[in-house]
Amino acid sequence: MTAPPLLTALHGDADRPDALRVDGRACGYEELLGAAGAVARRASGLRAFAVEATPSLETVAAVVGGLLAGVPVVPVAPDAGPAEREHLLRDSGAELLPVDFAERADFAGQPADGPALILYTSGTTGAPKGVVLSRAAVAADLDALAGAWQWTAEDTLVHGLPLFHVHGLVLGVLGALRTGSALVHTGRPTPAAYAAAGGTLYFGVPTVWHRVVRDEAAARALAPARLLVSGSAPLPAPVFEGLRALSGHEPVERYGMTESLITVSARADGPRRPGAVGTPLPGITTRIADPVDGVGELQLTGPTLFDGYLGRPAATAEAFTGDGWFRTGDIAAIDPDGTHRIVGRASTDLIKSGGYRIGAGEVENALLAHPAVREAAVVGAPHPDLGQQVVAYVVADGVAEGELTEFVATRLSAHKRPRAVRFLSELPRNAMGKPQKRLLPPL
Ligand code: MCA
Ligand code: AMP
Repeated sequence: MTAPPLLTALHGDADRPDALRVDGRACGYEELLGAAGAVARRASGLRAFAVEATPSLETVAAVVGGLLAGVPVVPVAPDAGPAEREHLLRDSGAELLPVDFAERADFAGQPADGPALILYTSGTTGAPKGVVLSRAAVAADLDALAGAWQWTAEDTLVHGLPLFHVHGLVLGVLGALRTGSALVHTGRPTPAAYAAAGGTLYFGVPTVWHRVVRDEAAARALAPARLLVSGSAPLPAPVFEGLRALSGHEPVERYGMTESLITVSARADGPRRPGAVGTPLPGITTRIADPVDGVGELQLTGPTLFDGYLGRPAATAEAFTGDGWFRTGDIAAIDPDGTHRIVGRASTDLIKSGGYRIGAGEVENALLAHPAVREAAVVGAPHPDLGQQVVAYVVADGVAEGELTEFVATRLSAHKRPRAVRFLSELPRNAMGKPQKRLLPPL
């Protein structure tokens, strides 16, 4: 069974000795295939395997190795606390596979389709769920994005995003290996590193672009680039304007979710407007459910959708309407010219901080595991750099703020720590005794 490979460029005839540079280390396609082949041999026959998703060539080799072997890969945030890590491994049945980039082996595999990745992401309540993404969905999304952004082997893609989410891993690594563009991963997404990289195509979350705009020299250094792309959270209009003024580029904004991949985007050859995320990618159909004045939940269908939440048929069923549309949970409007605008989220229990999706329930549960905490309510408060910051309201006996944030960090990834903790004598509740987050006092 031979299928067209997902990573078209990587499996092409031409090597590119300088194709990838990740956190300062470079490698070519042949080297990468050798290292991935060694991973694939060890992974063959496993149900799934996990990788410590540091920004490194090892992570890239692990993910490519999983694709060669047809074994889904579970990337784990390197700073995930023990509780979060144990949940991912137990829930996915994956074992952690250490990778030695110096090991090399040939491996001729490549199943036609099937799951490529299992990415863990937070819901409003409970522990993160595993989103199963097929090779077909990934291929469809990358091809649609390559068309939308005129993304080719002539490009050098630059970003420094984490390799355990869609943005950094699917778009930022697999996208380069499918289109054949060179990749520079900067380790961390700092303005100075972006300015020094000399790329043509740049990816960032709004926090990254906000920091770039505040570093005027870095923003000006991006002028020779071809396209700046923003996504994972709303790009504030002043950041859009700042990029235009300093770099001469109007950033292309695109919208997506772990479950749907990227579904709506502005085009390289089309208009870009602050506050708007463009039009649906080819193959994607969208609708606004139960609109009031044109505004309602964005729902969609198309070939980029996930296969389901791993082992959670009820949660998967709930994510779709009776007539088979995916419920994004985002509130949107569609202008007469088809331009989509994301205006909010249906639930306040999903927080977006620095582009990371954080479930209020997961942080509340982590806080409640501390013996001194009796009640906890977590919300996202507006933040000029992060979009939202995680804020915890707790009812607790004799515990300091620092101890609580450290305690959360021992259980969950660092970005899920509350940035501020406010102590209350009781949480506001309605007559039924249900906590009312709307009635929490301002910070
Ligand atoms: C952070 N720090 C804290 C706390 N939080 N200290 C105390 N209490 C806290 N609660 C520390 C950090 O450890 C760090 O320390 C320092 O403060 C600075 O943190 P900060 O500037 O906020 O964060 P950062 O570490 O610089 O990260 C900002 C970031 C990051 C680089 C923008 O948030 C990021 O990588 N975001 C990308 C998320 C992403 O890829 N999302 C895509 C999801 P020290 O300096 O000592 O380390 S996929 C998706 O959404 C869909 C599909 C889509 O559309 O793309
Ligand atoms: P995640 O599953 O981490 O990929 O987060 C998906 C969520 O990020 C979506 O449901 C949106 O709320 C948000 N999001 C992604 N891109 C954008 C964007 N361009 N504008 C506004 N929100 C966005």
